[in-house]
Amino acid sequence: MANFSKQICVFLSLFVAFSLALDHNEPGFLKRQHSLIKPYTGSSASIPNWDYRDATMITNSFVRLTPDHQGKRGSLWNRIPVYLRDWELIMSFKIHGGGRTLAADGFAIWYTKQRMEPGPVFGSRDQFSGLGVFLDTYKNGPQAVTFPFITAMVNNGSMNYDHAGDGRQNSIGSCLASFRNKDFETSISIRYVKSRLTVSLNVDDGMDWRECFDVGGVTLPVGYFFGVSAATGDLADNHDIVGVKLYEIDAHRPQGEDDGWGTAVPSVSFFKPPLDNTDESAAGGFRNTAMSGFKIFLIFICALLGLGVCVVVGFVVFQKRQEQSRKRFY
Ligand code: MAN
Ligand code: CA
Repeated sequence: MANFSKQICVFLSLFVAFSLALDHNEPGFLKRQHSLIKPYTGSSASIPNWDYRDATMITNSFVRLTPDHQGKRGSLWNRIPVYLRDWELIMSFKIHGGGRTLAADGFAIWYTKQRMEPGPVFGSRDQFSGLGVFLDTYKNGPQAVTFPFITAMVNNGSMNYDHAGDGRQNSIGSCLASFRNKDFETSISIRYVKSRLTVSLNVDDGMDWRECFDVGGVTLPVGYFFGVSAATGDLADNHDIVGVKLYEIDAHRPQGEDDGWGTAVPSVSFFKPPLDNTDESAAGGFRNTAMSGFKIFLIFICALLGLGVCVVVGFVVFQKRQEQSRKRFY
């Protein structure tokens, strides 16, 4: 009997450990309608919930925004507006081409009011409303930094992206990263939780995520669209999107909270070098999410299972004891 209960305990601990591990790898609730999950081609070349245009080409295992040819642009846009206050987008991509160091121009990840509008900002329109995160592979400006370079901009629809200065003018955060011509998967995470925007990268084989920048006081309303676009100029690259996963993050907001987020104007409350930006209490390491509803549910199920097992074991032990005492009595 003791053996049996030990086995049950081991099973329960493994179950709990497995659920916790599952939760760690998945930062929140996956939103399939905003995600891009392989395979991409069925009987037709359409992807449910996504539209694409210009040079974009769909294959089974990736979406190519531009080929390694000059003067191309392409984009891919989610069709469904996002009504989540807190989220994390993880995109895996492959940027590669014939140029060993000379390639261009990179790609942009968007969370904007507008969608499917082509233009000069990595293939998409300028004066956008919302967020653009730019993975820039070509140095247009004279600044003394190496490339590729990642920057981000929050726009209320009135500002121009500064292409000649690689977005320096309105950058809310940036970092250097080497992500071209890798033969392993490269990904970026954009996390927006409690008005804090954190961009992290996983571009070194088998290494963990590394933070690119983190800024607080970012206002991005709900109801905007996710998209991704790329462009080539005199120089080119293949810009391939391998997958997109959007997670809803549980930020433990009070129920029924409505603070006018549907009509808010995109803004950043202050501009500061990203590394100094650690003064807000809402800060937190990447993926340090609090316990999600799913985890609580699993723990509840485990507790229930444990209780059931205890009752059964207790009952069996009780019966055996009774039998033995009856035998002794006779
Ligand atoms: C040209 C222009 C630029 C572009 C570079 C690199 O100079 O099209 O806009 O950034 O080529 O492709
Ligand atoms: Ca550039």
